[in-house]
Amino acid sequence: MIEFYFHPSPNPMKVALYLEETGESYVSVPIDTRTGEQHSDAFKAINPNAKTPAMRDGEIRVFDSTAMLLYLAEKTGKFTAANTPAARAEMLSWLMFVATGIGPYCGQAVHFKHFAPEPKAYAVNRYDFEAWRHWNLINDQLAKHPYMLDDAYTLVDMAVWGWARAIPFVLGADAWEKLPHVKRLLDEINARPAAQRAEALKAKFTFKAEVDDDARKVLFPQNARLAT
Ligand SMILES: N[C@@H](CCC(=O)N[C@@H](CS)C(=O)NCC(=O)O)C(=O)O
Repeated sequence: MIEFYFHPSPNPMKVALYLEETGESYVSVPIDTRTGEQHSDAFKAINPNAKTPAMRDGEIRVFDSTAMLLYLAEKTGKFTAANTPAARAEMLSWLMFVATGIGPYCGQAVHFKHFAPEPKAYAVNRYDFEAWRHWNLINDQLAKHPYMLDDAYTLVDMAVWGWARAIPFVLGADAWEKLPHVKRLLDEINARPAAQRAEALKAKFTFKAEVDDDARKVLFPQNARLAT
């Protein structure tokens, strides 16, 4: 049985949705990143990067949400591209675009808008600009196709969904006016029973809600260097 280590934040939620869509048997194990559980030796034996999500599948460990999606897609054969070079190239391209563009730029936009101390105008401008630029490319793709890979709902849509849920927090409350095609996909996926089961995982556990000084210490360990 798969052990799925998660926090109800964007990268883990992509994988939660995939597990729910495919009906794989799994147990969810909460990792409360605001209390520092990601830094325990036990968790770092599964993910040395000390971030969620990660999983164990018997003797196999997998970490990083995109690696987990690809691992599960190879295992189940579900919600993946057709096995042709062209279809796989398109899938890998968009999947890596989400992994290396949407995720990091949105993460940094959130950090600088909501958590960093002043002065931060330069960093906010850079990451907000890049987050918008990436989401506009997803919006353009979804303007031309019902799903990221044309007419099939796949793991790429699930990767997009993980971060699309957070768009108002990342880009601002009025962002949906400019990203109608992303909103259309988000609403469609949110209506799926698998997405509702994935969202319900959060309520099974108690996660720390506040980002107080203790949470900042474990989430932003780099700040310790500024104090010395
Ligand atoms: N590239 C990694 C990024 C993982 C990541 O940043 N996870 C966040 C949640 S979305 C986390 O665990 N943050 C806690 C921390 O940075 O300490 C992936 O896609 O899995």
